[in-house]
Amino acid sequence: MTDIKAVLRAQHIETPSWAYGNSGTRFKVFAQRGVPRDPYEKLADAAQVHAFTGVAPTVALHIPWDKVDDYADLARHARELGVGIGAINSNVFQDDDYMLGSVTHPSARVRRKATDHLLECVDIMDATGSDTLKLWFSDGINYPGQDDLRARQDRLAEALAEVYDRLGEGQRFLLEYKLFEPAFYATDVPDWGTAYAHCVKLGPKAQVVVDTGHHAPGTNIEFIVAFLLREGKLGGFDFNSRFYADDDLMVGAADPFQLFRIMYEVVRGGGLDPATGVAFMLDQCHNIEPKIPGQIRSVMNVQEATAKALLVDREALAAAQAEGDVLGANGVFMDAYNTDVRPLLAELREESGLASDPMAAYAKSGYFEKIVADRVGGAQAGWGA
Ligand code: LRH
Ligand code: MN
Ligand code: MN
Repeated sequence: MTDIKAVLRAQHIETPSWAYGNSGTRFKVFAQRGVPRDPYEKLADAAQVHAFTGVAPTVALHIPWDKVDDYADLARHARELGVGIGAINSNVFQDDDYMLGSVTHPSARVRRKATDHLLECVDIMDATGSDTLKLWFSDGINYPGQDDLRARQDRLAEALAEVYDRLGEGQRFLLEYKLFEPAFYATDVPDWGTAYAHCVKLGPKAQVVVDTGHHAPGTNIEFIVAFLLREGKLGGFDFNSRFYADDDLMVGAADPFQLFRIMYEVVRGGGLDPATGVAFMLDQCHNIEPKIPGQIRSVMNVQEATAKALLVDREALAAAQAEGDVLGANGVFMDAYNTDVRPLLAELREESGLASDPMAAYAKSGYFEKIVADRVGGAQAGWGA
């Protein structure tokens, strides 16, 4: 019998620095009160999420949104706050040079510039102690015939190989795929199969990251998770919710049942064992809701889905499956999903010396009032910058 509480205590959920800054859509970025003015303050906010949940000890950075002069100093600051630096996210999508692509651009000069940025991100990993580089490419084309689809794959492979070779001991990169946007006709890394094929060719330090918002409607994401985990190629998640496209809403808000199904495949495939290296990261923006509580809620949503997945009676499920008992097997699965795990998680928090209700405890803490008073002119998260 699995010690569910021990597994839940060991699960780490990484929050993104960009969730703490102002964000919006291409129509409007909304300014909220008290938002961080620099990466140091973003880390301070992330540390609050960890302080109240106990399971969010790392923070992902996005470069150059989180550009600072001294990354080792930023990492030191994080440690003092009780958190660490998680994945370094590269950004080769917000420069005029990248209009036709970054590492797949037809011009060798632009490709060099993009690849150099990725290599700089590995330098930042060295300086901060981060072990994970996250690569997402907005590269693609809008019109049939605009560029050569095969040549773009060759250019991508070349850049990935250069970055792969630069990775040090204990470092890896995660390749992220996305169906469409900003390219509309053909994206160079549109799906898990493309990402997987590149990663397999490169070797064990290259893995795929599943951003839950990056699929066509109706895609069976848990199948992708099961497949990648089985192949040792699931590097982690960018969790968020979608109703329509890449909405970046709070994970578990749109479809908690899907999140449960995903987490069940993680449990089934051994992905909660820290040794497998599956990173549970949030990639969200809080455009209209307050940011720190938005992150706390999201962390709790992942925990709840994980707890339910752990509650699936695997023996009973296997027996029903072996007998071809369709309704019985489905019943075992649904029983776990329909269990209210909130009391279990409240108990777990109390046992760890935390408040049982992190949302209420944060609201009562006075932190929000303090940052509203202290911070004037908060920075944008990065979108639309
Ligand atoms: C792209 C994406 C990718 C970026 C992040 C800000 O849509 O999911 O992970 O780095 O958004
Ligand atoms: Mn993402
Ligand atoms: Mn996205």
